Amino acid sequence: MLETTVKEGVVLTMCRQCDSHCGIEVTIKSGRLEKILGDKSHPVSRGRVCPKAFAAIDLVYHKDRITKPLKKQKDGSFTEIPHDEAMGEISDKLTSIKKEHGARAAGFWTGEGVGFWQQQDYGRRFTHGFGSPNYFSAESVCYASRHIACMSTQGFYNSFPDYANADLTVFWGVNPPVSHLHYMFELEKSVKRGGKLVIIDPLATQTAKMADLFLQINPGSDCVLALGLARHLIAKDQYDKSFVQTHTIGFEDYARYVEEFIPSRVSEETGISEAQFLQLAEMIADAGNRVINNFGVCIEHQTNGVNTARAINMVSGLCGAIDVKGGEYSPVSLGAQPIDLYKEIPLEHLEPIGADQFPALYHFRKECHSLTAMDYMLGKGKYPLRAMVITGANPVLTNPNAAKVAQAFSSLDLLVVRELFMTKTAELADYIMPAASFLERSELHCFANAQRVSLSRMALSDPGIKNEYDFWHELAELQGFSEDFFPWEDEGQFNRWLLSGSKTTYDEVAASPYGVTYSPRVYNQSHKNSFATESGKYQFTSTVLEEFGHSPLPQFNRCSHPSIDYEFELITGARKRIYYSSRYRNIDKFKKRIPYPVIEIHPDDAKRLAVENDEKVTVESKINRIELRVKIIDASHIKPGVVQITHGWDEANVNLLTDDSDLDPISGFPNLKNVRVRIFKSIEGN
Ligand SMILES: Nc1nc2c(c(=O)[nH]1)N[C@H]1C(S)=C(S)[C@@H](COP(=O)(O)OP(=O)(O)OC[C@H]3O[C@@H](n4cnc5c(=O)[nH]c(N)nc54)[C@H](O)[C@@H]3O)O[C@H]1N2
Ligand SMILES: Nc1nc2c(c(=O)[nH]1)N[C@H]1C(S)=C(S)[C@@H](COP(=O)(O)OP(=O)(O)OC[C@H]3O[C@@H](n4cnc5c(=O)[nH]c(N)nc54)[C@H](O)[C@@H]3O)O[C@H]1N2
Ligand code: SF4
Ligand SMILES: [Mo]
Repeated sequence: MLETTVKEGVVLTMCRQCDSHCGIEVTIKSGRLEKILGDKSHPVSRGRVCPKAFAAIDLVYHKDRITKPLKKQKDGSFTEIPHDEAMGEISDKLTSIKKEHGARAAGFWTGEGVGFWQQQDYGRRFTHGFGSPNYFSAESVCYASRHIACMSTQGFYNSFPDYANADLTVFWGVNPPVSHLHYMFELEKSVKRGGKLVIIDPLATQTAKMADLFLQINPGSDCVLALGLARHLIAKDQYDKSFVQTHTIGFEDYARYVEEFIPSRVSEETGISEAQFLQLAEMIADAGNRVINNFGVCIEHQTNGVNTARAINMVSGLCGAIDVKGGEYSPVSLGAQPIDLYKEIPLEHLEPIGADQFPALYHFRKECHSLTAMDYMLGKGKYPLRAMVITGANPVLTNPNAAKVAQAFSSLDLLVVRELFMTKTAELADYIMPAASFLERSELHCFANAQRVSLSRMALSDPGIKNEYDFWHELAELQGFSEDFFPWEDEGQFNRWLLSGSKTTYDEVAASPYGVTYSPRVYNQSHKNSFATESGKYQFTSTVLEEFGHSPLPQFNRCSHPSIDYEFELITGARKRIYYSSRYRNIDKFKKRIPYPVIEIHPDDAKRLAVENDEKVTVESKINRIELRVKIIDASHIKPGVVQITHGWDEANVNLLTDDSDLDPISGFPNLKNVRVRIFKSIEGN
């Protein structure tokens, strides 16, 4: 149980359980966190929150919360161990592994659980301070692929374009009321002004129901739709010639390539009628450069993900909707201190894992490839990987080919997991270190896309539970490099340093619960100067991807192939409001709402398989099988032949089915959205 509250009364802070950063009021009474409410005065969220905000109380006081360091015993059980002893033993073991195999035999991994930027980059900083090039994160399955796509095309990444001023927003597989509440706050402004909304999704989601046009696309075929739109806009002379002539390269090759994507082919591949395709093309042409083409993580979870993301971005490129008002504007950077040490200690000569096979991933994100790390742990890499320190991640539930992931982590000489709870990954650890939740930290958050930075305020703390900074700082101290790389006494001092030299100061930011807007929105920066790409222009053909041996064009390659043996197309990981990847399954009130994992299926498919709601089926991919219950959903919600399973369940881990060898050749991202499976009715008693 947490021991200390920071102060009595109301603390205005931010919910940090996803990147929406909704404002919350946390009430502390008689030394206990009593209530969490949406903060109506917050300038962005204005009191709106999702159910996870209230669940933060259940989370921090949960009976199963890990509050003391645990060490695995020979019989596999865990016993409590004093903090200093645990840290000393972990450090000694890291030192002996370094002596025996070199520093690169240790890897460090930060997941989504800790949040973004600062919390993740402590891990990056420590990794290079220690002398290893091997930093891993959730980015090998999230974000890095779209980052590669946008950087190689337009030279900046912005997940949060200028919704408020757009006349048309096209969401390619994004479901913001569920997954990105803060998109809704801005999107509403555009809708109020008469802005239109298009949803492209194989599932008729809550967002699809709000849309002016909903296109129920076949999973994995978005690239064809984007290339078809490009062909149409060019053929009809409905593109922004001035932008294309002045600011781009590669247009001729691209225009030649897209010629083959005629409406009938688009319709055949995507399952969208020619009439609906033409309706979308007209809406885009009408919006001019006030159009947003935003895509979700589903586009990354395809074996043609980078090219699909590029093809989608290029629809905006053709419209001249790049770095303009109402389009994909380029945010002004805060100019904070860089936390990582890639300049000071590059370490590329030590062969970062995956940088040889997926050079674009390392080039653009300095990200090692976590799926390749599994092979290194299992002794099949170029050199041994013998230790891993993980914080805020549960890769056994969230990475493909989960059976192999579990085997890889079990084979290590040292596995340390920083966690709030015992998870499938923590179970494999030698040491489990208790982690501070977001309410027990005080950290900076940059909303780069709104040019705002704020400080979340600590509401409670426990002397035995270390925050992320203190953990990495202490380990650096034990390793003898804290003076060089972690000289700040605590997170507060670190925060002060982080903002030094930026467009604002720590004191200014700390003075307001809502932070500081450090710059107004500035449009057309790259038009006046240059795009931050290799050529200084917007690139319809990518020189950098060509240098890495890929086609310079955003080519279409089919992500999955119809198969008689594996007749269903499985989408995994469509988000649910109350769960976040592998989290919150231990919150009783949520468990009452969605008590167990299900496979969502069309009524005709259920009939053919002779299964009723709640009956068990076995789902089998080429690599493994799981058993779970059926949920028959509305015929209009899903197409026959397509099924959906949300990831993150211990009881039926869908990542046992996903394959770590079915990868996008550019980013190394796994196919998590077009998985071929077969389904049988389970036999009673089996
Ligand atoms: N099949 C399939 N798999 C997927 C996806 C999919 O769509 N389909 N999506 C992928 C995507 S996009 C992502 S980002 C990954 C995410 O995968 P992970 O990075 O593994 O993240 P989470 O499952 O969100 O959380 C991991 C752990 O963080 C812990 N945690 C929570 N708060 C804190 C904290 O404050 N500090 C610390 N130290 N730990 C904390 C939680 O208890 C939880 O066990 O999953 C991926 N996996
Ligand atoms: N409540 C909640 N919020 C979350 C998360 C969570 O787990 N829970 N996870 C967070 C994380 S880690 C991430 S990365 C984001 C993800 O955020 P989103 O990208 O918005 O999330 P998803 O629900 O995975 O995908 C949105 C839609 O993509 C559709 N889709 C699947 N395959 C395809 C396809 O081939 N083409 C098209 N066009 N659509 C397709 C799905 O049917 C789904 O409705 O959400 C974040 N926010
Ligand atoms: S959407 Fe929910 S989980 Fe995300 S920050 Fe807001 S309240 Fe927290
Ligand atoms: Mo993600």
